[in-house]
Amino acid sequence: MKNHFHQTQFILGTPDHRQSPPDSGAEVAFAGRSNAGKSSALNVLTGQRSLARISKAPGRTREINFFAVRDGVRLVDLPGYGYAKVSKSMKDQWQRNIARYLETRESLCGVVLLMDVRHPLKDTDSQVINWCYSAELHTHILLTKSDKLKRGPAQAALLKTRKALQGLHPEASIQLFSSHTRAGEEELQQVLNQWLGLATE
Ligand SMILES: Nc1nc2c(ncn2[C@@H]2O[C@H](COP(=O)(O)OP(=O)(O)O)[C@@H](O)[C@H]2O)c(=O)[nH]1
Ligand SMILES: [Mg+2]
Repeated sequence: MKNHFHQTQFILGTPDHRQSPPDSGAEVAFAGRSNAGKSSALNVLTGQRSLARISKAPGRTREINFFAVRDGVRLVDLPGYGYAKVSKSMKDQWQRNIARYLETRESLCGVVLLMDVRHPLKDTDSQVINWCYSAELHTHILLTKSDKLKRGPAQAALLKTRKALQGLHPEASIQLFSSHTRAGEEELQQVLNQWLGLATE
């Protein structure tokens, strides 16, 4: 399958959704708790090791980062949430900013939500899934770091989380993913190609 994401380039980063690039074309946002594996997944997808800097200090990336896949097609790295050392007012600000972005961004066609396969559906994860459902956004869940579990437990986590998802966002899809083994890479590409209208052959 052709990978459409290898030419991806950084456009800009901003803490304020109002500073986003022009709201035209199509974009897909990646969301998740700090440390869920978002930067690693973006690096695997784009084949570029340092595209989304793998942050050693979780919670440091407070910016919405925009990347151009090609003209008019973008990937968006949303700031990670759930980092314990962040103050309540910072959390509230994060929530307002992200909720506003998800609700108002016309070119946003879908959200990929990443959760560690060993700790799925924490509070804010469910909140984000709710927003996606309300905003009628395509939603795809990656259960990341699947290499950390044996096949049986990984499948069990997939089935259990898929079932719980039914009550939150019945149209959402879900898969296992590992940036280390690249398991699930093609499945993710297929979803993104479809959402973004890229050729799927
Ligand atoms: N075992 C394993 N570790 C991973 C995987 N993806 C990310 N990690 C590790 O998890 C930590 C956080 O990853 P990162 O991509 O920076 O997460 P982010 O905060 O969501 O951007 C890093 O130490 C990564 O090496 C994976 O698929 N398998
Ligand atoms: Mg990161």
